[in-house]
Amino acid sequence: MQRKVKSFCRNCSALCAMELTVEDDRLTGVAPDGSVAPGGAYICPKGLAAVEFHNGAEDRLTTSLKRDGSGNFAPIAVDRAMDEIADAIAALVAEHGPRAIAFYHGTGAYRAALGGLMERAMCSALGTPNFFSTMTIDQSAKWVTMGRMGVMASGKPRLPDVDLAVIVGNNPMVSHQAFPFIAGESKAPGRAFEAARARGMKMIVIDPRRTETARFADLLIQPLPGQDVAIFAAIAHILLRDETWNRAFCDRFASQIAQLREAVAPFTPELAAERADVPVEQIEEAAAMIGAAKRPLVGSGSGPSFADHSNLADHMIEAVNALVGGYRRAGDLVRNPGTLKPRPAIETAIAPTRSWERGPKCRTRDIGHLMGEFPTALLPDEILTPGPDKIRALIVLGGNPLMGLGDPARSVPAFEALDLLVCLDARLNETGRHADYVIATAQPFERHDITVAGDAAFPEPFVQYAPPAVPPPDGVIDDWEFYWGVSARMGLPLTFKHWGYGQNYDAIERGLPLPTDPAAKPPSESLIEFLCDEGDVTFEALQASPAGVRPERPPQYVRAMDDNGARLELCPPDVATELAEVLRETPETGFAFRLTSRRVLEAMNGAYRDSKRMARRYPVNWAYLNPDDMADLSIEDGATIEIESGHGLVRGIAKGEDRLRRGVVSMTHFFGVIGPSRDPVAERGSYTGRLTSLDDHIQAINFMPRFSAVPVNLRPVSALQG
Ligand SMILES: Nc1nc2c(c(=O)[nH]1)N[C@H]1C(S)=C(S)[C@@H](COP(=O)(O)OP(=O)(O)OC[C@H]3O[C@@H](n4cnc5c(=O)[nH]c(N)nc54)[C@H](O)[C@@H]3O)O[C@H]1N2
Ligand SMILES: Nc1nc2c(c(=O)[nH]1)N[C@H]1C(S)=C(S)[C@@H](COP(=O)(O)OP(=O)(O)OC[C@H]3O[C@@H](n4cnc5c(=O)[nH]c(N)nc54)[C@H](O)[C@@H]3O)O[C@H]1N2
Ligand code: SF4
Ligand SMILES: [Mo]
Repeated sequence: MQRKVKSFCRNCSALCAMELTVEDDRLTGVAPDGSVAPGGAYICPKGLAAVEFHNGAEDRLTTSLKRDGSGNFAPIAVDRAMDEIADAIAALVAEHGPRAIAFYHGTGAYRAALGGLMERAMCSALGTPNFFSTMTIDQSAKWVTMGRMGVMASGKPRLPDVDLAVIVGNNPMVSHQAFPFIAGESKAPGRAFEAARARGMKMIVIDPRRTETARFADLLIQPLPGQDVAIFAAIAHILLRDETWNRAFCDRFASQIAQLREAVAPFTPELAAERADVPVEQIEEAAAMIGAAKRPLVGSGSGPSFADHSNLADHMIEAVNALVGGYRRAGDLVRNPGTLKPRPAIETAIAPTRSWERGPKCRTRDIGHLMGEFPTALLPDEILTPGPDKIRALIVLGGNPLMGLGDPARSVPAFEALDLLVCLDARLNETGRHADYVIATAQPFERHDITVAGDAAFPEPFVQYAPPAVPPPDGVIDDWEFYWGVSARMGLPLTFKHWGYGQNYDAIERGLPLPTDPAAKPPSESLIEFLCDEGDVTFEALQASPAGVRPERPPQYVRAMDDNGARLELCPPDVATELAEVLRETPETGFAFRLTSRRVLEAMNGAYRDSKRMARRYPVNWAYLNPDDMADLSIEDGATIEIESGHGLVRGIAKGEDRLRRGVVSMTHFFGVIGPSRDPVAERGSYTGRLTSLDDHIQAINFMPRFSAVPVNLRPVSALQG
């Protein structure tokens, strides 16, 4: 019998509402559902591919696996696996203490509401500070900036409220990643940009590539990658020179303008233009547009966060945003204060916390927590460096950290040295292949879930609850059941809490204590119900409205607040020092090209890499080059080339793309094999992580490696070399 079931996609932060077609407990179709969700009906190819994957494509795991001493995997019953893992963790904790255990939260974990929260519950109950995630190998430069500059509690304006969007190294048309960092809606981004342009919004895009998003731009600047510090220091220079910064905002909410003025004085527009290899007029024009805008928002995506000096680049981008008051102001409409966890917006600065200077530190570096996490790039050292408290067990939720870290010569031996590596996933990925256990967990349409991850990010208040549309395969459990099940077996009591970023799990008072009897598993519904406790919409209302609920309530506005003295620190001493270092720096010589990052619509990092449509369109991750560069190097379309950084080498297949500026080779990550790269066609592409070093060009504070603007040389591989 055929049924239609409302649900939502959990592949990315857009959380698109869907209507599934189910026949006899099997998914047979998916369509976008705009009946209630804000943003209207929309889905992308990854949403479509979710159906294939549920039904077994991409070698979907339907049983948990255990690896034996000779490296072979055999199926294992999940209860047995949890018994063995609980024993192993208990023994490690008894002998070495809780710091022996570490958690890694991957991209697949962010939208597994119950799994992600239960992972935090177990980490807190064990009492280990070793929490790692993709954030520190992604855009944690934004967290560093928040920690060094402070934050405006009023938040940033939404796309319908800005008259100028400045989008730096971010391509929401492909990545669907926008608010809170940049102006844009994550769902149906094209529609949202079109509507904004129709009402007169202007847009500046700064990207070495004329991106899909640049279609909406009034000004496109295509700099050499890795030069965002110089560009934004120069824009700050011009705003201060021309007195076009927002003095009223800064007088009240910012400090260190004099220090900033001094630090950016040498960053003239001419210097930035020369370094970035763009016409100086473009930098002047961008600054003039930013200075003239009434409601600007300046923000960045992963591009600047992946390049050298990433923390400084994001700081300078945010400093420009602060100079022009790119925040919601008192009296502004708060379009979405959150539904499950509504929060008032107040107009006040929150002083910098520099959280990493206090509290528990990493073993191998004098660095503390950034948003409650340690830097993922330090995992290899934290595992390998002998001594008490070294990490001996790692539990990975929805991630592929071996592939994500890069530098396999450093990361693979570390992961191999673990006493226990467990991966929770429905794919056997590269990290899983090194794991002792791979726990096959339920896929989104097989579990209970709720839109926690989109709560305050949807364009308007909205919440949706999705019960399972189809049952999981026998023996496949929900992510949360693993953390609870293992803890219960250890006699470790967990408290389930509605944690959110910026909160200390231990310090949250409200919580749902869970049973420690492994036979007394709480129903998933009870956890979802708990998550509805603080919000505007009851669990009953959500159950009654499977397409989601848009709560009706009076509009909320940003409230003014008395001055409590807190200020955004635009140019603290370490930032000034870093600016001076960049000023003195000479370009890395000996490399003719810069490798840049990019994403494809059809895959989510490593997930859906092997979907049908992906395999057809991207048999490899093409090494895109400007056609003039190809002609100069006598590289033909489809030719095999070698791409060599100061650290490693991969082979790739060249493809011309006139959207790219010269001097850049642009490639998507998470393709190919983690081992040496010989035949990109046979290996399904090139693993760009080999070009990254976990020792050189690592940022202070978050230890972010360099994934973009990596200096490389290219050469064609002759037939003889093969
Ligand atoms: N379809 C799809 N969506 C995804 C993902 C996916 O894999 N596929 N991944 C998700 C994840 S994990 C993330 S973090 C987000 C990322 O979301 P985005 O940040 O939007 O990622 P990209 O689409 O790669 O866009 C990055 C842009 O930065 C540019 N760039 C590279 N280097 C530099 C530089 O040095 N300076 C400047 N100014 N620009 C530069 C690139 O040319 C590219 O256009 O996307 C998420 N969404
Ligand atoms: N060289 C290079 N390195 C990079 C990047 C780059 O651009 N270049 N990008 C960086 C970025 S931005 C990121 S975010 C990281 C990504 O690094 P990771 O997040 O570690 O890698 P992913 O491939 O996204 O891993 C996601 C896994 O989650 C699984 N999954 C999906 N949904 C679920 C679920 O509901 N439950 C469970 N249990 N599993 C699920 C998928 O099958 C997949 O195996 O890599 C970083 N590394
Ligand atoms: S944009 Fe695509 S992957 Fe993201 S939630 Fe929507 S359908 Fe899913
Ligand atoms: Mo990411």
